[in-house]
Amino acid sequence: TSTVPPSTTHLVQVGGQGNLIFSPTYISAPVGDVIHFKFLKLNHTLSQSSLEDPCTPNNVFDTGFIHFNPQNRTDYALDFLIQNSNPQWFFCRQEIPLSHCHAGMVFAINPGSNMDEFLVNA
Ligand SMILES: [Cu+2]
Repeated sequence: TSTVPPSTTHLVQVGGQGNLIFSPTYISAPVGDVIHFKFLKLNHTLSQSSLEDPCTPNNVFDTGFIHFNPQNRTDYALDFLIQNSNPQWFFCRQEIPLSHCHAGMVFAINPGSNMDEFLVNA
């Protein structure tokens, strides 16, 4: 018989405290693990893109602006299941009053050795 290792839940903070970042900026984890995104102040998205073009949505996964959180509540969250082992690239597509993506608000799952390149491209 084989045993399946227990899945792990990883916490990522989205924004908050005036920070235009995902914290941490990437997670390396196996299929079956879950990433628990906490959407903090003010109004951010989790939008999938690509390594080559971090700030353009690829229309595969996008929360849209459903987590508007002006009061910085701690219960605006999303659980994202890692369903494959490929690198997955994300950004926040808020553009008001400035591009959060260009400010560095990007995130990756299993970036391998390409995280630096992703950040440069953003
Ligand atoms: Cu944002």
